[in-house]
Amino acid sequence: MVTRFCLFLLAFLLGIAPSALSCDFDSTCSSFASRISIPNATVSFVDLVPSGTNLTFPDNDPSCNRTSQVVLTDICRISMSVATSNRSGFDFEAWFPRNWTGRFLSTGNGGLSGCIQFEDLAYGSALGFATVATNNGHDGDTGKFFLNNPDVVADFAFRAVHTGTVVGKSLTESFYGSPHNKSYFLGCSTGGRQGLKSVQDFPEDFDGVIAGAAVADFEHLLAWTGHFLGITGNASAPTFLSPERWVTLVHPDVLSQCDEIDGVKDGVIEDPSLCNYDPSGLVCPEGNQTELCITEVQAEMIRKVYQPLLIQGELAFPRMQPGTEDVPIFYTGMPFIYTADWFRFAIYNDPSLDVTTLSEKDWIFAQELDPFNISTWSGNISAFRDRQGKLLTFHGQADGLVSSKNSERYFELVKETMSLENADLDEFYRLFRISGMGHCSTGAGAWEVGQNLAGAGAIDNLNLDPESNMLTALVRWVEEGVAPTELVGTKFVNDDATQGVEFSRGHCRFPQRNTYDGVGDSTKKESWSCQKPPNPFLLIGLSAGSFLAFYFVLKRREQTNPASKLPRQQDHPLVPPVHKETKDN
Ligand SMILES: *[C@@H]1O[C@H](CO)[C@@H](O)[C@H](O)[C@H]1NC(C)=O
Ligand SMILES: *[C@@H]1O[C@H](CO)[C@@H](O)[C@H](O)[C@H]1NC(C)=O
Ligand SMILES: *[C@@H]1O[C@H](CO)[C@@H](O)[C@H](O)[C@H]1NC(C)=O
Ligand SMILES: *[C@@H]1O[C@H](CO)[C@@H](O)[C@H](O)[C@H]1NC(C)=O
Ligand SMILES: *[C@@H]1O[C@H](CO)[C@@H](O)[C@H](O)[C@H]1NC(C)=O
Ligand SMILES: *[C@@H]1O[C@H](CO)[C@@H](O)[C@H](O)[C@H]1NC(C)=O
Ligand SMILES: *[C@@H]1O[C@H](CO)[C@@H](O)[C@H](O)[C@H]1NC(C)=O
Ligand SMILES: *[C@@H]1O[C@H](CO)[C@@H](O)[C@H](O)[C@H]1NC(C)=O
Ligand SMILES: *[C@@H]1O[C@H](CO)[C@@H](O)[C@H](O)[C@H]1NC(C)=O
Ligand SMILES: *[C@@H]1O[C@H](CO)[C@@H](O)[C@H](O)[C@H]1NC(C)=O
Ligand SMILES: [Ca+2]
Repeated sequence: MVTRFCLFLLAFLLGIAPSALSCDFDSTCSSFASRISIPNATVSFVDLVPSGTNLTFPDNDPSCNRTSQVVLTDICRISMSVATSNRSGFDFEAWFPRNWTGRFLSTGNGGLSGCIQFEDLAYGSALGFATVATNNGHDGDTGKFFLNNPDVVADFAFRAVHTGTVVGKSLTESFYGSPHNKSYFLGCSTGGRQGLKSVQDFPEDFDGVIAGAAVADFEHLLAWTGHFLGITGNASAPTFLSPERWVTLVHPDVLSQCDEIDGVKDGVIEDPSLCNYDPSGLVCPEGNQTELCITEVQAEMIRKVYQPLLIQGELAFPRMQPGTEDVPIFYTGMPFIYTADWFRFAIYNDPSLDVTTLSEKDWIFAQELDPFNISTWSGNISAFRDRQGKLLTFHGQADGLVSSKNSERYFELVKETMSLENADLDEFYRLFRISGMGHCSTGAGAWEVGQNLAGAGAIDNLNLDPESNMLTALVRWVEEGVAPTELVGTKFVNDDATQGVEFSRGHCRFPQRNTYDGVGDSTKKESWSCQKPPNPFLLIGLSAGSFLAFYFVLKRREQTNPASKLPRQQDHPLVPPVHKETKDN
């Protein structure tokens, strides 16, 4: 409305055709505050912010750790709060770029926050999206506001993102004078869960969704993050191993056993699912207990850490993947803060709950309660598919906060629930396994894949190539039908784009596996390719075949040379040849 009004006014004044003009962004922004009419919303301010401005947020909750953000393009910044009930509501920001592409982007949160991710607003607006964010219904990375207030839990579980999206789309239309063309979501961790929640329960909200390292199956995840304390024991338990020793002893031992499964010794385990780590080699010799080795009791503790969580004998959450011990989060001997907050404030409404003794009965209680379906574990996403929605998920294979296996598990759940084959899922849902990426970013691998601002190269020269930027890849998929087959990740020297590229590597979509060609320069992506996983039936067939062949060869030898005995050590007669296939696509 504003835009059209402005356009016609200008056209009238200048006596030229309206089509030759674009509306004056600056005046639209400066007059916009008084024109906002969103139900339940209170506008705080609307500011025109030039590119390059370093915004500061002195009142932002310290736990958010976001005190400033450089704006990367001219924006109109809108800040408001929106009530969701008489005892809940969320803070909301919209960053509307001068150079609008007609696209809308909603961004997510992290942990138990409570924090507007200003870096996501900067990223989205720099790429021409009308970009919005909320604080998810409370301030700070804490669960304390859930106490006796289910409305705050509802905002956190689904309502802040959904309502913020509805509000944001309405603002976009009134600001630019025409509705958005395509809508997108970008989030990781809690943001990943929010993305899946939209796909599952609000399929109309987005045309394209990026959901990274999703904290999906939320209740079981928080049980899993909480159950490690019972395995490690506290700092005075004989089982306990300090986080420092996880880093200096266990992690190198894991790498020594598993780094080279992929054929390249580089500190990156391409597929940790192939790693069956055994800590036995770390156990001290009898009578020589030093800090450089561990006890058998500690070794047994380590083995349990890498087992999945069962509740009442059923798989509740997949195992921690080996290779994640360089950032030990759950082995401190203290309750994990998100589990503690969730059980105190959302599950039991008891701030003085003893969270050092949480156990299976508590996991069961939370699983039954599952407030507002926060578990986010519905496998039927047909409504999203049927509207041509595209879901791009990713998970760092060195994620020590959320097992990367969980994203594979969700893929399998959708496949099973909707009775689809991998090729059918490919049409609307792809999972990329990012080797050497920790939780959402950083790590020893080529983790920069455009998943956020920090993962998009130099700030003054963002890498927007859809081959290596998942956000522009998603746009291309939604708008041009060109699906990403592989994401090329970059590792910069010291993770600093100004220091140049250390190596690059493709990341394959599940269930394909990135495979080294065995001869090329392993720091070049060309030396790797995405291979289909070996067909299990073919494997069984080959195994049976080679076993039979072997058996008959022996039989023959026995017949021709009765003295020959079964060899003690065989050269893996049952391991089939490597099953090589070319990339499909
Ligand atoms: C932005 O301002 C904050 C607070 O004054 C400062 O700490 C930060 O370094 C600034 N960022 C840049 C890129 O100048
Ligand atoms: C806050 O963020 C900065 C970078 O944005 C990071 O270096 C620092 O470790 C963070 N601090 C905390 C307490 O998380
Ligand atoms: C807007 O886009 C034009 C053309 O692509 C570019 O020259 C200009 O620098 C952009 N402006 C901002 C503020 O990003
Ligand atoms: C406004 O808030 C009330 C609760 O305070 C809610 O019932 C109503 O649905 C909200 N309106 C809109 C348009 O969201
Ligand atoms: C808030 O709304 C609920 C109904 O949703 C009502 O029972 C309650 O009395 C209201 N509280 C206040 C303080 O208005
Ligand atoms: C939306 O898409 C239509 C058709 O592709 C295009 O003509 C229009 O310019 C787009 N709108 C914006 C705001 O980019
Ligand atoms: C460690 O756990 C033991 C047994 O669970 C308990 O008795 C002891 O008080 C705990 N120590 C600390 C420092 O929490
Ligand atoms: C005890 O073990 C350490 C390494 O763990 C080794 O360096 C040392 O020689 C051993 N001492 C004896 C007496 O075996
Ligand atoms: C949770 O989802 C189930 C179906 O998946 C639905 O029957 C139920 O009403 C939902 N509960 C809430 C509180 O949204
Ligand atoms: C999935 O949900 C759709 C509605 O969105 C429903 O029509 C369909 O029956 C469901 N399919 C399964 C397998 O539950
Ligand atoms: Ca390796």
